[in-house]
Amino acid sequence: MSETIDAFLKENRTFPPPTEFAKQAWVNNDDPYKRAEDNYEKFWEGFASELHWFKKWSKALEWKPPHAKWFVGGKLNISYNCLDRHLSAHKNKAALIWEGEPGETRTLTYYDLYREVNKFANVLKKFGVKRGDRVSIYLPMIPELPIAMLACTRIGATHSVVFSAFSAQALRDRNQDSQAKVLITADGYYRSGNVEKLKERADLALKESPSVKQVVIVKRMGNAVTMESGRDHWWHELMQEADDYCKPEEMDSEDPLYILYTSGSTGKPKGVLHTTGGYLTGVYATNKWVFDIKDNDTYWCTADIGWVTGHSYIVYGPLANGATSLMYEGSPDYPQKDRFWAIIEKHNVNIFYTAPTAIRTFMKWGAQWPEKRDMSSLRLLGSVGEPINPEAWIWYHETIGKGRCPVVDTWWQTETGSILITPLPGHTILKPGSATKPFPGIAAMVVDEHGKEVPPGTGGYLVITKPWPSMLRTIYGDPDRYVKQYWNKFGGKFYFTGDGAKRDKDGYFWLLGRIDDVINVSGHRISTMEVESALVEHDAVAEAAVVGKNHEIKGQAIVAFVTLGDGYKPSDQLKEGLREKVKEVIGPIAKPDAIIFSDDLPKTRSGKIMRRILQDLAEGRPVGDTTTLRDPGVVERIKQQL
Ligand code: 7RM
Repeated sequence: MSETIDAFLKENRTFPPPTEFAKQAWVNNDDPYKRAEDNYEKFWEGFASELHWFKKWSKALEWKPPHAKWFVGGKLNISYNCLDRHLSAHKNKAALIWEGEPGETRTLTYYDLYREVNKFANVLKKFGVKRGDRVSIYLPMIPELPIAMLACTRIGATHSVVFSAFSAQALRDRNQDSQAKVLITADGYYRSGNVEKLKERADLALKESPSVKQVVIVKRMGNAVTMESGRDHWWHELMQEADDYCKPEEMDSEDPLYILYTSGSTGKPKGVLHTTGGYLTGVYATNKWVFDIKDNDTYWCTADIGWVTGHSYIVYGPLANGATSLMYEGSPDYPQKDRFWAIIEKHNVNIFYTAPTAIRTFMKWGAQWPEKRDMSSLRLLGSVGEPINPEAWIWYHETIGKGRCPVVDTWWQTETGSILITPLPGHTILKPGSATKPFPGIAAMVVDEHGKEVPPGTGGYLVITKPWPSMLRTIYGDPDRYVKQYWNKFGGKFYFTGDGAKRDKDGYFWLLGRIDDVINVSGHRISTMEVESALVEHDAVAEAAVVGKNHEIKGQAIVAFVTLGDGYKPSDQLKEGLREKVKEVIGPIAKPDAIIFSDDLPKTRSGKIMRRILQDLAEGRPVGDTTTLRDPGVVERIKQQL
């Protein structure tokens, strides 16, 4: 028998695009799907042609599985496409609107950003950074972060952005793996009103980062820092002396653009490598069509740039489109729980892109916070990072979008570079909880263990069956791992996403979470996401995480960690109520054996629940690596509840 996943949840509501929205949208019929179906290489060439190339490519795709080259022979520069290209039409248009946590605003027009990037590119050059050299960027959410990234692209250096919330050890490992020549960091940054001393962490990492010869420090906070003479330099001093024009390097389409490390499930982080022409084409196309971005829009993606979502959809996608991208430095609850809604009101935000974990937190905080603010400027909402449970989807649609804004649930990965499964908001009939269909030109399938497509309604492995422009090219310094991790499972034929999914009879994709998170109860393979979604349907539940625990008879038993909404108290009666809820929604097989109440769950900085840690806790094992947690203290607090 081949292994599939049993899929239980049913969700029947549908939402067609509002007529007014559809009328003005980039896409409002299925022509693009047909064109892409006809010839996907030609389809992608259409988007590539909207960009600026110093030299046109000679061939759209060279595919020697599992290695792809896109726009072969083409020459371009990313910073040229994101900046110079817009100066004729948009010189004085806001490229970045930045809001600091204390409330100050900095607006950089396309010309401002162009000038800063040119200057910083010259700073890097002065330090001997050349085409192909790696540069580590360890910066908080301040404008210098996109400036530094774009400056790297201007001279053809490969950047490696390290989340500012990561530890010294994480930075050290990444510096060592990439052999970065230069590190760009800051004295500190704000987080929930507190000062985070970033340079102190950087100094610790630098003790064991021998490849790093020069360090540039942005003065954000003015807190005291130690400066090592000859090595450490202030950003503002270097910029004062830098020339304000730097000729953009003509990069090959397949030259490296950046490395972004993602923590694999175990051990050493993987350096996902993206290249130039294909990546830019992918983020440009998806930012344009999925977010229906228009000249007058103010677009806000709340991700941190240290995550791929920030790379693709705060920096490269919006700037390649000549759009206005908003960037916020701080916490969503500073000084109050309505900060995001206050920002939307203040800046007249039209397009808002955030994560399910944030949406569930907002639900827990209550509708009174968004209701205080005028958010009538919003026209489109987006979600990314995890499956969005229908409850949260409906809340987002009603409470934030007032039923007026389509919700695009976008599925993709660091490795895919850009959005692959998603609605197009002027065309797709939405189903809450489903990321709907592959973007035109993307071919996805749900298969069993043997790579055979499963029938509708059956869960299996999500695979991508054709190459796409923004796909990762390799794991930096470990080409074998690239092949093993993503291609070997199905004999080199398909890209293996590591996610479970099912397709319904209309061909819609429903993501079921990571395959590693599937629980086997008495031979039923149950997706943790579905049990979590059932639990969250209960009025008392704000958030839930489900793991499997070894069980003598059933193989695995279900353990649920549950965070209650404001105003609800833990009790045995409530536990029984929750078990009943799961039985009602999924069936008796999925009833949790144990329910543990907890004020929070272990999450990464990008909001993904780390079920591995909960599983260690449930099994009574020592807890593994917690360095990438947003709040490592949560582990101790959950232990108290056991
Ligand atoms: C963009 C990003 C990738 C993993 C991916 C999934 C999960 C992301 C969705 C989703 C269901 C979504 N990159 N994921 N988006 N699951 N629906 N819309 O998150 O590399 O950090 O993570 O995130 O499991 O494989 S990532």
